[in-house]
Amino acid sequence: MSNANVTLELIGAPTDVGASVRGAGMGPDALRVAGLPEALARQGYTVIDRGNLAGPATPWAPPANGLRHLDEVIAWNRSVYAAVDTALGTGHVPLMMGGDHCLAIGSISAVAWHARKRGKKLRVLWLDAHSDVNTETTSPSGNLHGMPVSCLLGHGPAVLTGWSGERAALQHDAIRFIGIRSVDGDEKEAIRTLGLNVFDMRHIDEHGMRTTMTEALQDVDEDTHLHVSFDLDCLDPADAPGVGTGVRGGPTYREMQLCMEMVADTGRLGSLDVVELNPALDVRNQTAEVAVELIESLFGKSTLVR
Ligand code: 6HN
Ligand code: MN
Ligand code: MN
Ligand code: MN
Repeated sequence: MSNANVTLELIGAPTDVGASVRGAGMGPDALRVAGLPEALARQGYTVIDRGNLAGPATPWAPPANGLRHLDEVIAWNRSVYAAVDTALGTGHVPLMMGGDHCLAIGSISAVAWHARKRGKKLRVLWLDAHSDVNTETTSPSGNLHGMPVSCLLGHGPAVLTGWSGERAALQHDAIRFIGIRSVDGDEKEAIRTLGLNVFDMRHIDEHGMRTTMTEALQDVDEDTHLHVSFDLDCLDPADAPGVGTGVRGGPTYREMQLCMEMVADTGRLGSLDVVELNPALDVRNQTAEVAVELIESLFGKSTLVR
């Protein structure tokens, strides 16, 4: 299928409601300023920018019962779910521009519903410095951007689980984590007991990105819907300083390019989240520009192939 027959639908979700560092709400516009819609159109895709979703302001309240801003997180995720659901229902590829990573709850729940309806296997690549598998009882912060994986596996707060029509949007073996290097004590326990597939930085150090991605993409076939949830703090902060919870020692720009290129080579990418971009902490929009270059590769841009 030529790129022109593929419609990419950009959905802005301008909020930092799941974080405790302010600024991720400016992410969608920073990606536009860095030229994301035009870059994808240059690759021949049909691009629709749906603009930004509306939602409640972030109250900047302390956590209640282990959860910060729960009502607002629910509201934002409902809007994201509806927009991603509409895009997929039209046969478009949704590209959700966060916003913080709590929005993956709505986004991936909608993706899971559609994958199931179409009889597709779902594979999620979680590109992140963090494993985001806390719950209200284990989280050191109460921030919901540290809990989306638990919600999607059916273990988070009840009001944020089951949105895909099944208690768990994802089975434990549907998700692969890449670039992980900051895992809280109880998250380590959860990773072990849930049996999650984590390719942490040590794995990438020892085996390289190429082997890591070959492993992470194993069994992806023509019946697979591949979703990438790209937290920009996955990258080394030297390349991507514009994030709220940066952690030293991530994949370099080149390593991340290879990761994206290998995803593109599968031809199975069906939906994407780009989250945690924080323009308030960025340097001349550099992180947004890096994100655009990586997203170009994810959608098949190559140095040698037209
Ligand atoms: N993110 N593990 C920490 C927490 O507060 O739960 C950090 C989470 C960061 C979440 O970057 O999407
Ligand atoms: Mn994350
Ligand atoms: Mn992260
Ligand atoms: Mn297993």
